[in-house]
Amino acid sequence: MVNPFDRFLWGAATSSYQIEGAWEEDGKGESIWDRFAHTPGRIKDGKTGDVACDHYHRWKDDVALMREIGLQASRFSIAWPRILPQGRGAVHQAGLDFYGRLVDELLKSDIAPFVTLYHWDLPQSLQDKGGWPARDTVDAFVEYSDVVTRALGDRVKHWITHNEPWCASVLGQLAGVHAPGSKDADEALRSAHHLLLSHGAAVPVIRANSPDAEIGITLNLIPAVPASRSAADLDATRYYDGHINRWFLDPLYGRGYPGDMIADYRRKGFVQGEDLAFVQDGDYATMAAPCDFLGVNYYMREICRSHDVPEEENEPRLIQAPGPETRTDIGWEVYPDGLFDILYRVHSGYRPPKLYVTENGCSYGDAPDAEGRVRDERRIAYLRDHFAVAQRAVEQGVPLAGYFVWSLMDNFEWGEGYTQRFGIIWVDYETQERILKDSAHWYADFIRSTPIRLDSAG
Ligand code: GCO
Repeated sequence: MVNPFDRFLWGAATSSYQIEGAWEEDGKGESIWDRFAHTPGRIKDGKTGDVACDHYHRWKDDVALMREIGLQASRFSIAWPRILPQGRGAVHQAGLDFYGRLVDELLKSDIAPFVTLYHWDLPQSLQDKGGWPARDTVDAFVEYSDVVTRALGDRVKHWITHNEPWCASVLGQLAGVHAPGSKDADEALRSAHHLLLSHGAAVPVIRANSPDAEIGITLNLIPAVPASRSAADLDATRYYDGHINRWFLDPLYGRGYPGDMIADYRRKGFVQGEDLAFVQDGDYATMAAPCDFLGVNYYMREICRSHDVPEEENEPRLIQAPGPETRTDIGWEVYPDGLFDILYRVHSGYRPPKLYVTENGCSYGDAPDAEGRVRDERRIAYLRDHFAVAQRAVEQGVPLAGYFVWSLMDNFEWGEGYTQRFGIIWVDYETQERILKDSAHWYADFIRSTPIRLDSAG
C-alpha cells in the first residue's frame, strides 16, 4: 500500500448529469434524471440537464481551465446510459470513447482522473425493471463497472464506485425530491442495500481490470450535534447519526447494519418482522470488501432536536444554527470544524487506509461585475477555513490524501435547478461563457504555493 502522504492532491469535482448536457446525443440512453427533470414540477426553476454546461462538447476547453488553475486531480463521473444505453447488454463504443478522450487529455495535462462510476444517473430502462430496489440492478452495476474499468483501467488509477448512496436511496426514494422521485421506505432501504452491495461486488472486478488502482466509495457524512442535553435530543441525535452516517459506514466496515437503527426502523414500520428481508447470506461480507480509501463529502453539521411527541415519531427535527451570516445561499451553515469532527471520527472509528475529501464547497451567487470579474470573497474565506481544518486533521494523524472542491463550475444543482452556484468558475448558461471567479485565482495561487506534502510530521 502506498504511503498516504506521498502526494496530497488538490482537485475539483463535477458529475455527469450536472455538467454534460447532450442528453440524447451520440446514442446515449435516457437516465432517471432525464426522466425526472422532464417531469413538470420536479425541478425548482423548471429547468433540466439537457444542455447544462455543455461539457460534452466543451470538455477540452474545460480541461484547459483546470490546467490554468493548476488542478492536480479532477473528479468526474461517467454517465452509465452513455456506455450501456439500455443499462445492460450492448456496449456503446461512442460513450466509452468520449471518456477515453477526456481521460487522455487530463493525463496529458498532468491531472489525475478520479472517476466516479455512479453519480445517480441510472439508465431509465433499468428503473423500468425495478431500479435500485431490485436486486438485479446489483449485477447490472457490476457488468457496467467491468465494461468501464476494462476500457479505462490502464489509465485511471482512482475509482469511486458510488457517490452518496444515502442521497440516491433516501432523497430519491423516501423524500422523493431526487430521481426517481418515489416515497417508500421499504424501497429506500432496499436501494441503499443494493447500492452498497453493488459497491462491494464491483470492487474485485475493478481490481482485476485496473490492478494498480485505488478503489473506494464516497459518502456524504454529517456530524450530528444535540440541540440540548435532554435525553430526547440526545436520542434524536443518535437517530440522525444512525440514519445518515452509521447505516452506510457500518456495513462498509464489516459491522452489518446498526442494531439500534434496525429497531427504530421496525418501530416506524420501515422494516417488517425480525430480519431485514433483503439481506441474503454473504451480503455483509460482500459489502465489506476491503477498499483503499473512503471519500467524504462534507458540507455541514446538523443540530438535532427531538419532536415533542417522540414515541412513534422518534425522528429528529433539525434546527437552524444561530447566525444568518454563517449560511450559504442554499441555507447550509458554514461550520469548518465539522469537517475535522467527521474526518477524525471516521479515522478513529473505522480506520480506512486513506481518506479523500471528495467534495466540499459552497453556494454563493456572486455574479460578474462591470469589469466581468466575479468577486466571490465569501467562497475564498470558506475554502481557506476548510483547508485549514484539513491541515489540522492531517497533523493529528488522519490519513487524508487529497481534497476536491465542489465544484469546478456552476452547474445543474439537482432539484434546485440552476438556482445555486457552487462553482469556482462562473458559467453563463445563455452563452456558455466561463469566467474564473476570484476563488479560482485564489485556489490557483494556493496550489502553487502549497508544498505537495501536507503532512507536517513527514
Ligand atoms: C452531492 C453531489 C453534488 C451536489 C453537491 C451540492 O454530493 O450532493 O455530489 O452533486 O451538487 O453536493 O449539493
